[in-house]
Amino acid sequence: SSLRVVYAFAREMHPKTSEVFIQYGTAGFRTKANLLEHVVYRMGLLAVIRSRVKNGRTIGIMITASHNLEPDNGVKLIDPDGEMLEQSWEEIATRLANVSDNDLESTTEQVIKQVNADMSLKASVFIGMDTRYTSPRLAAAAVHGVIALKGTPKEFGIVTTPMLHYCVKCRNDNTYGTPTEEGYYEKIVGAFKNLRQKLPVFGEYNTTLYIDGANGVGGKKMNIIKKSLDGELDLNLYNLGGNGGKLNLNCGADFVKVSQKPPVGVEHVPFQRVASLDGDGDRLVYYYLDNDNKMNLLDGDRIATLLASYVTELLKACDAPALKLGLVQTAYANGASTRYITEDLKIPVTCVKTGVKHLHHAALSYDIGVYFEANGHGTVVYSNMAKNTISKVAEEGEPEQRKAAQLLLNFIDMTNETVGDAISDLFLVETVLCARGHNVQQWMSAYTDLPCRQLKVTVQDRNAISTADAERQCTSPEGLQTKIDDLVSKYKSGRSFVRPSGTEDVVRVYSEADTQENADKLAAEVAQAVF
Ligand code: NG1
Ligand code: ZN
Repeated sequence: SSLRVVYAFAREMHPKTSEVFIQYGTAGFRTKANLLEHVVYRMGLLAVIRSRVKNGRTIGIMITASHNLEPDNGVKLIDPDGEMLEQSWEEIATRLANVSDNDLESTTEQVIKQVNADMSLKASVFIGMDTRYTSPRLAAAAVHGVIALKGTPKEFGIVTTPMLHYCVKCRNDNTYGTPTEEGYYEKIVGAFKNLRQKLPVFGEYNTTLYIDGANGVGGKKMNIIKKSLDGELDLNLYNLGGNGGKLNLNCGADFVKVSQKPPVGVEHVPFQRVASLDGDGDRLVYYYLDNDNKMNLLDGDRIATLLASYVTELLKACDAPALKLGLVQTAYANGASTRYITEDLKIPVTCVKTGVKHLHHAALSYDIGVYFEANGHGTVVYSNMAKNTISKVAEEGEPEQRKAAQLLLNFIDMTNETVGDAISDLFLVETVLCARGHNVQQWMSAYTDLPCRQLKVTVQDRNAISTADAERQCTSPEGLQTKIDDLVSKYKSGRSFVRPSGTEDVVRVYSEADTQENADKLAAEVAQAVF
């Protein structure tokens, strides 16, 4: 067949050089960058097939390993509505990534048959990448894959992961916005400026914001945004990738959250709020140092509660009682946050398995769903019913209701509903703090986190561990859960669970207890039990 030429080309240009099995996990394929070229080429092929199955709608390919260190890279596919690749295709992606060069042709044809793709249709694929030095080469491999099956690639160069999700969504649904980086700024930053006109700065809120850019793409984009701001925010940017700063090394949202330490490369002033982004700009946490230089972290749970409580307030002011708002978390959510949401905010909570696709999916079952992983990945999704109801109030309600509904409409516009987005989330947070006239300590005062600890353990086979009940219970190996229960029972406010990572070859251990010392001890004991 004519495809034969294609596969000969692939063998030469992007040969499979490794026998290591690779799996499409919670964040697509992720491993050492030098093992990925053939995988990305093949994802170019798969994206074309997927686009045709979706009647020629655009599919995205993002080259990134997010918060991982520089030597790693990764690739993930984005579905037409800007969502993560449909789960049933993960197995197909894995199969295609692992076949030998010799079997690539027959496997591709098998896949085309299996998914019933009409290969005569047009196909469109958007390709973006993060700032890693290995990314351009991988993006080129993706382009080759797309062209090989006669699809049309469009390269976006260096963009945040959420920007590419946004562009894919807009390309397939032009009511959402313009599918370009500029279109993204217009929508999100535009909505923020609009809100600032309606909500003048007051009280303890201060427009100075420090940003840790993780030496990645997010900081670079904030630098572009900074130039278009007009006093709405005064940004001090750090870790923008210059001065020998290494991507995600001792900085960025994941470092801050997991190590519970402030990043290097940021000038610290007591009580100054700092927003820390991750390497591809989809995660956000805040923190500040106090007078004793102690770090106070405001993580994804904290952002979720802030956004959910504010939207709830606006909904009340709109007098739209039919709209149900709910929150989605994972087992990593701090127990104190869950308690605060349920008992104080009286907002329903769902707990799901780790991985944004699970959170996103669960959030869609509410009229307005707020979802966040504790690590700072999350967003808000609004149903069409919610949007229509709010729009109607904005036009026809009583003056006070109209005002609240108009604020809410701007808030919706500022949200990147396709996926967690550090930049969009940052503007959401700044809006709520400004609306309430709150400084970072007032934000922090809502509830007190339980001390917690995250550890990773390297084991022979991480898949020997299986879990149930949103990963809070361990079903194998036999006896492990009983051991964990025993250890936990010795600690006041103790909680702990283990699960195999979907992005690294490790088992993650999480623990909480009444003191940091106890949380650390419990984590160490559970890690010992796993090992
Ligand atoms: P794994 O490696 O499966 O724990 C990590 C994060 C996830 C998610 C993915 C994708 C934790 C504990 N886990 O997954 O929440 O963000 O990376 O980046 O933070
Ligand atoms: Zn990320």
